[in-house]
This record gives sequence, structure tokens and C-alpha cells, in this order.
Amino acid sequence: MKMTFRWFGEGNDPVPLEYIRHIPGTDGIVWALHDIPAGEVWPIEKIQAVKAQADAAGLHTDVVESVNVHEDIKLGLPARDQYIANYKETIKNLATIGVKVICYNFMPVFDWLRTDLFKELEDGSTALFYESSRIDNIDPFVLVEQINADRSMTMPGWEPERLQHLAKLFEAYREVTPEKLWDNLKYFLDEIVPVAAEHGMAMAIHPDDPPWPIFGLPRIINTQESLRRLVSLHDHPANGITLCSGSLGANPANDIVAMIHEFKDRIHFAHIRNVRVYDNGDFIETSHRTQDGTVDIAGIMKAYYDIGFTGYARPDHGRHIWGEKCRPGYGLYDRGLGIMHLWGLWDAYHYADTKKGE
Ligand code: DNO
Repeated sequence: MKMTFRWFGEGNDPVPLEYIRHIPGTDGIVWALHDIPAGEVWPIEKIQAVKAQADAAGLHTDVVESVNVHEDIKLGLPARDQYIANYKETIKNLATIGVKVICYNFMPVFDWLRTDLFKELEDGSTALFYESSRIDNIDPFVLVEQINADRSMTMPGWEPERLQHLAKLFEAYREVTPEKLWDNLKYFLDEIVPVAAEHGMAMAIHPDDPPWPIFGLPRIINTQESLRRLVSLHDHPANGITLCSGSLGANPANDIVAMIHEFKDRIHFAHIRNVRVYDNGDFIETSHRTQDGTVDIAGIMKAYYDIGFTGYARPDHGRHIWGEKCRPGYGLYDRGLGIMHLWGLWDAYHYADTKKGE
């Protein structure tokens, strides 16, 4: 397992790059050019600038999260061919610095969604929270207006420059059934996976977060069965998965340990975090420690250990602790603690294993 840490870039992330090196067993950053809009080619000079910064801090840049997929590709519109051509150019440019994994998602309109970014936990720290009743039965057209009026409600996917397009997008997605979205995903993968493979890279789809449809939009990557369909859609090792235990874990019916065993050859990137799911379907993100949430982190680490996982991993959203001012979910402290919990489990399994028979 190769441990990494997500970093949003100079001026965009308050975590100093060199601090990441202080976290034991952590060798690389997970990065992106966050200022390049989805669909545009990532320029080589900008890619190389990030690589130079990471090199100076002694960290690798093997994993990109995310090269976002333009909505026209997800919608299957004629303009998708140009956006797919641009995606291929980006892959070629990323190959110049030896990128190995590209994480992306195929969630219409939105990426991850929460209703509260700083919900207080019983220990006084705060964390990302999802309150079902605030999302279920919401009319997205009304919500666009509300957010237009109150920018403090902005969430990923609701960036001011996108807001005016949201109503149009919802309109366009009325035509897109889940089956149509699968077709559009296949079209994308058939074009992209061979190019990624040719450049020594793997594509790794991130599951839907939360793992169910929201605002009436189709969402298709959120169960073991859907991951099975995904890998068979374009049957090549470079058509892979970012297995996110926190996203999938918000649905207690998802057996993540079983997924690790079934998709072991296709998991190129592991996002590992805990979440506490309440009886009414609400969920809050907790520390990574197994006992603090409802996701079996110890079992998940055992599964990764047992399959001899050699892919990339990262801790995922952390709580906001010790007064840290950080991007929601992406502070240094709790993610650093998270890594130590994950390595602690891994090392203990390894120790128990190597002692066997001695
Ligand atoms: C949230 C992240 C997601 C993820 C994308 C991958 O914190 O896990 O935003 O980066 O879904 O494309």
C-alpha cells in the first residue's frame, strides 16, 4: 500500500507541502489543477510546476484527483467528442511527469454533497454532516434560486460561475435515464481507457457520494453490483476503481470488505475513512477509528492487507480539530491521525503475520 495525502495546491490549501512529509509512511500528494475548468486541456507547464514543487518537498505526484468529466460527456451531447479529445490530451500531458492513476467521477452536476460542513460532534470537534430531510424532496429549481440569493449555501458543484447553468443542466438531465448514463459512461471509457493504458496509467472511478440519487439526478456507481457492471463495461485493468469506504459506507447495505476481495485487481486507489450512519439515514464523518463510526475500518484494512494491496491509498475527510483553520474535511491534523490509525492496523496485521510460526 502506498500512502498519499490530498493537497489542493499552493495558495489553495493552507497545509504546507513540507508538513505532509512529516506524516509517517506518506510519500506522495494527490493533486489536481483546480483552476482548469472541466473539459479543458491541462497545460504541460502547469503540470510540471506542481511536479517541481512536490519534488522539492520529496513527494511524488503519481495520483491525480480529479480530471473532471465535462457534463456534455455525461449527457452524451455531440460536443462530447471534443471534450473527450481534450481529456486524451490531458492524459498525454500527465504522462510526461509519470502520473499513474487518474481519479474521476461520473456524478451528474454534483460531486460530493453535504448539508453541514461544520457539524459539532460530541467531543467538540466539527465534521461534515448529511441530513437527509434537507435534501430529500427538494426541488432543484427552487434550490438554485435560494443559493443565488444566499451564496453561503454554496457546495461543490454550486460554484458561482456554474450557478447560472444549473437550471439548464437539470433540464438537460430530465432526458438521461440511469441506462442512458451507463451508455454515456461506456462511450467515455471505450475512448479513454486505451489511451490511459498506452501511457501507463489507470482510470479509477470514484463512487457516488452519497451513494444514492439526489435531486432526481441519476447516479449509477454506488453498490457492489454497479461496480461489477463498471469493470465489465470496458474489460481492461486500466478501467479501475477508487474504492471510497466513506462514500459507499454511507449505505450500510454496502459490504466494503467483500468489494475489496471481488475487485482487488481493479482497485487502483483506496480512499479510507469512517462515517457514522444514523437510523434515519443521516450521516456524519467521524475520526478514522473503527469504533467511532459504522464502517468496519479494521476489517477493511485487513482485507487490503490480505489481498496484498500495492495500490495508492489516502485518508479521507477528517474532522476539524485543535483549532485548525482548513478546507472542510481536509485539515492536516485529523487526516494525519487517520493515516496513523490505518498504518497501525496494517502494521499490526503484518506483525501478527510475520510472527506466525516463529
Ligand atoms: C471529496 C472527494 C471527491 C472526489 C471526486 C473524485 O472529498 O472524495 O470530491 O475527489 O468525487 O472525482
